[in-house]
Amino acid sequence: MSTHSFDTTAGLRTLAASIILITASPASAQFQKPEDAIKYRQSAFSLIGTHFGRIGAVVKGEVPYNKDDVAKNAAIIATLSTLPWQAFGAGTEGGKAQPGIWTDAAKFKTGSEKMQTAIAELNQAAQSGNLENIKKAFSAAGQTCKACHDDFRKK
Ligand code: ASC
Repeated sequence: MSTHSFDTTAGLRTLAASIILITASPASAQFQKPEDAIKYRQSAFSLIGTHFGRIGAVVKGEVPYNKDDVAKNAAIIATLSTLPWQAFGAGTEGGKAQPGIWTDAAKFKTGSEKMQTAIAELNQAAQSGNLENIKKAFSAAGQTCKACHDDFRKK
């Protein structure tokens, strides 16, 4: 291989790497457009609300307690609770998101972590199958939802 052809190959590799970096450069790299990030986080929150509501119906006594059903719903929420946060990257303002999510990012991050911790505890209670513990953990988790909505969601 001549020096010249080696340089050309290396140059093309560098060029290709640069193009990949440029196309992937927005902070919300996982989403093509801000609207995609907004749709993603709203979808995740919508599913969280649906499955949280199913446990809520049991907690409120509207639906009889079935350990397996509550455990399944709690496990789903535990997974879902990790998802929305990656979709609040720079440049994805919009939807019901308040500007504080970006201007007070540390507080938003703390709130998101409290919610994930509370949901993990709800999931533990649900897998254990103690309804009184589920009720307490459900209430605590709901408060972490509300805290962030009060501060960071448009009314
Ligand atoms: C829900 C739901 C919320 C929280 C919150 C708890 O079921 O949709 O946003 O609980 O209302 O206070």
